[in-house]
Amino acid sequence: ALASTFAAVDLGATSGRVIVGRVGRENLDLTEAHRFPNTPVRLPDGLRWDVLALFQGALDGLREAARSGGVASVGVDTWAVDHGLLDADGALLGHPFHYRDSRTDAAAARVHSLVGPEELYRITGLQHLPFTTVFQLAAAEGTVQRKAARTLLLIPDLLIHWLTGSVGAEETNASTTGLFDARTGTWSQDLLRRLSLDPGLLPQLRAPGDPAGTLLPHVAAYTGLGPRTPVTTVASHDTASAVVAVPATEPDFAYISCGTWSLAGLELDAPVLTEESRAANFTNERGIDGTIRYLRNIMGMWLLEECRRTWDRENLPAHLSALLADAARAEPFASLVDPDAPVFLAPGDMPARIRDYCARTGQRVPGSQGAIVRCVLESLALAHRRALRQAAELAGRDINRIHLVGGGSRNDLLCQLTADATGLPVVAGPTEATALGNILVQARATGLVGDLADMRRLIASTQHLRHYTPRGDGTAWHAAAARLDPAPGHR
Ligand code: LFR
Repeated sequence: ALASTFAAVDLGATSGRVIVGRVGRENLDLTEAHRFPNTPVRLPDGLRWDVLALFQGALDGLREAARSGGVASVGVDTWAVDHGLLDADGALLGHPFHYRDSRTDAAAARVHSLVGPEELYRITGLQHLPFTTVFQLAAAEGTVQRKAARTLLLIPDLLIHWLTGSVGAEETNASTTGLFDARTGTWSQDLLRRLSLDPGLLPQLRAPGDPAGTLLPHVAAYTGLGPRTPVTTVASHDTASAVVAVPATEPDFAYISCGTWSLAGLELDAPVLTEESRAANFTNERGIDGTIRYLRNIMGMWLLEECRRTWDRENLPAHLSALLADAARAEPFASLVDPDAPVFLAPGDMPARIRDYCARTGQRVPGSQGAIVRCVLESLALAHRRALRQAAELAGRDINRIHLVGGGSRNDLLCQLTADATGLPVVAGPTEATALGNILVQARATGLVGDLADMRRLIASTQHLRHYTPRGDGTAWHAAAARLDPAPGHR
């Protein structure tokens, strides 16, 4: 075929979408078939994902997608780390926990008492995040559900299980669990043993491009997709799919996958597992084709989105474009926060937490909404600067340009501030990087596109990109960076 149609199920922290992609040798068009909210639910024992609503949203979206004609295959990606546990009959044990649930706070210490943080890093290469799967499992230890659990499925693998009946663990997402060996690219049997985890809990690994079964008859009937429609394994960690779709055509690029999180870093051939890297909290997640996503999680648009949710609840204006216009006029560098401060992780009143942070650190407390948004965006730009400088240093690499992809690439002010703060040109777009990466990996599995470089060339030649040149000589940013992190040389 000269062109084919693929469906991407792409679930994000606040909404899910089904996107239809039409791929040809020289063209690549996306249409959104369906969008539905992802609303976590707080139960007495913690914050949960409504995974049944998400699955139903995916089914409804696939039904819409089926109307656009023959869908050659389906791929699924979501955020990482979170998972469902199945019992011996294959039934889901409770609703999966949300990674922003605070019950894991004490669990890390228990894991560290069995395998120290230094050694854990040498094996898994993961930055310390309190919610990593291994800590979630430790937090659930002793519960009836944990005892009954026979199979752990990460969220995309759980949805695929319900679509096809097949069981597997996609490797880019498996690499975020803290149970995966960064060097060998397999589950770490050594860790499993030392943490007394049953190796049978973890399904066989699948790589992006591998077949993941065909739709179950009732799924095919409901959606109207053909009964033999295959589900193709994609880079099911949304960040891995987004990095596939970075439109880089030359080496020495950095990327920032900017959505709820900002994931800022480099694509490497091999993990960096040094003690310096651990101290700087860099992660070595697995990308497509054995690449390493060497990056750091930065709190990202979450800060802004959570401010907007708070203002909306308080009946204050919360329209993004108006807030960004106010922020553009607000005084530069009036107040700065470290976006990665743990106090910002949980849902709740974000403007209050930002004001508290500024008060506690002896800065001007931002009064207006515009001042708060300015503070958030400058702080994110500074965090981007810090992460990329450190990544380059720790990996011994140069950076000539930054590709900023994902929903955040629509934010003109953030793109410009990132260019200014880093002193590097920023290429913004595509906004739909994750869905594009999902679709291209499916297209590659059918032989329609070639290797990673080919996929990226196709993105670069078909998607709308914007270019930002750094303004000024960087002096003000250097001073701002020093204000936030007094340790010299670190930003
Ligand atoms: C981004 C993301 C990050 C991961 C976080 C939690 O959507 O997948 O890469 O660290 O969500 O799973």
